[in-house]
Amino acid sequence: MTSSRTKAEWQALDAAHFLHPFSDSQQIAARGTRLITRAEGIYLFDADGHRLLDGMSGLWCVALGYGRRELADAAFRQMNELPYYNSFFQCATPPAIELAAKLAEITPPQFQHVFFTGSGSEAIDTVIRLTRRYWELEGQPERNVIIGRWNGYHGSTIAGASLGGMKYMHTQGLLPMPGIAHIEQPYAFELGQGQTPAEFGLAQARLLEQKILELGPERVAAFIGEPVQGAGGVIIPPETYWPEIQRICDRYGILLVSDEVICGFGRTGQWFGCEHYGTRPDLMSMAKALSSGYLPIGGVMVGDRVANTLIAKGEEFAHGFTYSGHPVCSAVALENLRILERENVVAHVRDVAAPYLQGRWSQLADHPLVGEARGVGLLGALELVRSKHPRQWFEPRGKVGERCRDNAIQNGLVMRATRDTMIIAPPLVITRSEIDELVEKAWRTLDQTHAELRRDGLL
Ligand code: PXG
Repeated sequence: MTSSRTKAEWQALDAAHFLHPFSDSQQIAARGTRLITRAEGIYLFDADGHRLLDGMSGLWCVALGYGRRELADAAFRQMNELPYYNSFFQCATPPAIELAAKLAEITPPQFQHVFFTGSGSEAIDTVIRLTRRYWELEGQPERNVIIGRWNGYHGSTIAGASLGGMKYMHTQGLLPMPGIAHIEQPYAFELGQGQTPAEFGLAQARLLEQKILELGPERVAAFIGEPVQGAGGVIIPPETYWPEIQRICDRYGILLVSDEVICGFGRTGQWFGCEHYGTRPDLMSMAKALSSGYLPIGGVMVGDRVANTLIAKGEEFAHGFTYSGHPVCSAVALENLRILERENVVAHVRDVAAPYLQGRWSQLADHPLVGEARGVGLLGALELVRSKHPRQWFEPRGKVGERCRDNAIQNGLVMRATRDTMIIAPPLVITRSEIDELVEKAWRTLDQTHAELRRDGLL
């Protein structure tokens, strides 16, 4: 397949026919799409045969790394046995049932039920439909506003993009939809100057209480947040933040939703991000590492509070997708979870990989371009700044991040840039020597970017 055309032919066909997510098509046509042709372990290989350390686990999903034969075998076996059947109208398939039971086992105890979807965005749509349905069944249909956060990311469907707080997404196509509100995020580097982390965490959490009072508590259905904001730039809340959010949700009786699409399945060193921060969510959206990204599958864990109401009323919940509980995706997800358990991957993150990565990553703060190096679990971010003291950002924001990302790729490392924040989220199975390689390549990339900026008179 990959050898049947030259790289130039692939790029020409790509430019002619393929509309890419979140990409400027003219830019792709001018530069040629970056073609990845195969992968092994934590490494990608491009069409020129260059080896890249995948510091982003694909798109925050390839927890087990590439080339896991067991996952391919699980798909092959299930495709031969039963490639598709639906879970509508009182039907089910064994892999979907097994996966539901396994998820009930590994998630916090309030979760005994799951609703399957094909992606994280569909999980978010499902969260909205579930929360509103819950309050309808509870006799409070006016409780329909869901509160999210600016710079949160919850996907790209109309509901996901609305609930997310990416303002540039809201500028396209009449977003956000009605019944959504946003509060400011716990982004200390940008917003917390002059406050201790503890003070800042409490202040940002109390914005939720202010918003609830402003809207009227009787109108608020739920609050949703990523334990650590991923796409927004690995925004790590102070330790005081989540306990205060939990207190506020409890006080006003509103549902707490933890969007675990990135943090779920070991990323923070716990199975779920809510366990890292000690919250007790009523709903949890998930996708990505549920199957290590090998096949598309997502879902919502439904806590007893919501499940009991939904089930007790004995009415149909008019929601679902053709691929809810797809048997092949479920079989692969199940095998993925079994490997995570068998190989103690979450404990490896908690006890070995995360402490080692965080120790090494924090050294990057010594680089003259880096205003902050932060991280938790196997997530890391670098804030690129023009000057550390006094703090000055680059203007316009985002250009230096993009340049740094391109340099990283030249240096054999995939990092992602959000504005001028460089991000990593490597596969959970990364070893210490691979972490050394990642950090050395990041350092070399920063040096190269720094030298270029001086050469170009931007520093
Ligand atoms: N919630 C969160 C927290 C996510 O990170 C979604 C929902 C939506 O999932 P789907 O499967 O519909 O994409 C996501 C997705 C980026 C990037 O650039 C992040 C995501 C997707 C694409 C790009 O960091 N996260």
